[in-house]
Amino acid sequence: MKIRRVTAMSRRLMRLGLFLAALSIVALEACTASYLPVNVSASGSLGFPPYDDPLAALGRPSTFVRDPGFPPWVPPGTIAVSMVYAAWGTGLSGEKLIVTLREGASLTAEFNPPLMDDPANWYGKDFLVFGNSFFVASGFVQADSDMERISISGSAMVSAEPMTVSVSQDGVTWYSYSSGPFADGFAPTQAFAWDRVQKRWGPELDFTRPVPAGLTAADFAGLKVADAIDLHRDSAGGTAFDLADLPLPVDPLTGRKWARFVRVTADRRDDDGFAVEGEIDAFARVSHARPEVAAGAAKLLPDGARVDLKPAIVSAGTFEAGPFCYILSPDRSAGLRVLGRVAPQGRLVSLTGVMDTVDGERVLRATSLRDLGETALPSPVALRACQAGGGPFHHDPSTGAGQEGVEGGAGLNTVGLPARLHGRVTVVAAQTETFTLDDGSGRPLECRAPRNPDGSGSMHPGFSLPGAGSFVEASGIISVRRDAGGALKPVLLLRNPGDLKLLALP
Ligand SMILES: [Ca+2]
Ligand SMILES: [Ca+2]
Repeated sequence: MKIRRVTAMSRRLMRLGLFLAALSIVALEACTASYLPVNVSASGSLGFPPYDDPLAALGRPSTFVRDPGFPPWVPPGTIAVSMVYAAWGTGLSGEKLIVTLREGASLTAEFNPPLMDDPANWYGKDFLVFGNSFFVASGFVQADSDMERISISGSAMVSAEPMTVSVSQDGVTWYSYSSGPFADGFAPTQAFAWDRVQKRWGPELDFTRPVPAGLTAADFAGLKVADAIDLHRDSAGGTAFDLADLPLPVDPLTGRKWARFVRVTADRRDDDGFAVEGEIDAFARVSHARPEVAAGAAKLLPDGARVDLKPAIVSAGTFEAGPFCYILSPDRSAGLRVLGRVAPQGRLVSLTGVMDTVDGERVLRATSLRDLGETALPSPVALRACQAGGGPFHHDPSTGAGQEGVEGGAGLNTVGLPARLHGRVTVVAAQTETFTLDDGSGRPLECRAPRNPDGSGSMHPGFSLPGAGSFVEASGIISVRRDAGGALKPVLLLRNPGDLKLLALP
């Protein structure tokens, strides 16, 4: 760890440390152990405490730093590890997060089963090494910093401390990535997605998925951190390595190159001839790439499952129906609520995220969004009120998979779909900004007024609730709400004043 790094630390001590507000964290799949090394050992000279323990590199990459602050002037704080705030010091329980390799020192991780050159792995990469590199940012990062307001420097300078990575099958014969990539460089660790709606950290990102192939530090120049996280496409960063790049012997059974050991060595010198000393946070096996799935297939997955969605159309745009948006599969087969990101109606978007269930409705907690341009939003399907919600869709209450049906619902599950209904307004409730539509199908449907697109959550200023007895056409998104007794009820969420057409007065 060089002097400039220490200076960066002391600057941090002067920053106001503020406690994190409620965090929305979705745990990675429980079974992460097989992606981590079974053992890490060191040789040579390590850093001063707390950078002196090779076992700090044994677990998953760091997520939070317990920032000691500068009492009594600056209170201690908890700051998430990001591409502009690298791991240092200790974690929430005082645990050591990273280890420093001094000149000539090396750190060796053992994987069991061994790493394989598996073409099914993400971007063909096979393992990742996490250091504590970071992008120089436009401002000091505090616990409550808005990642839409912090920018990466225009030069996209990474505080890299490059160290050579080698692999071995037997711990005796080693093969080196002598011309790179190097450990403790690009890509910096990014522990969490950014929730742009709540303006706080969102789901954890995937530390077994490298950043997309071909992405370089220059691609991050001048970006807002929130936009830079989108480039990661659900990846928690790290430097990615491909076993195919080395002349390793192949496994006779599979015909694939493989390695049991990964070694990082502080054996390089910087431009001024000084020995480079760097940090290691973690090692990880790369997981298999996931095919993109449509919204309906995503709903079949349990809560906590990571998803790459096929391009879908935004059917309820920015704050129109609430602090979220809805997307629709282009074939209109399924719709899904998206949390953490919003986009205007009619945009074609490519999302990654984590499936979850909120108040009985399946949602995608977005980890990245790519806008693919304007597209035509299909007109809402005409439904009868008794079809709003519908029966269960492959629902498994123990895992959250599928979609729960509404109380007394039967047939096709329509939760998340845009719909259009005709009927008479029976009850108007100004307090809840809802009205009830009865189309004679036997199941009157609650309809909620559109929201103010400014995100304040209030009713759209251009909308008036219809009078009781009037005959209307109402369009919107079929959602659900849990009533006081625990029953799941359908509700139509209107998106704008045009979603209500008065057909006949009382
Ligand atoms: Ca490979
Ligand atoms: Ca470092």
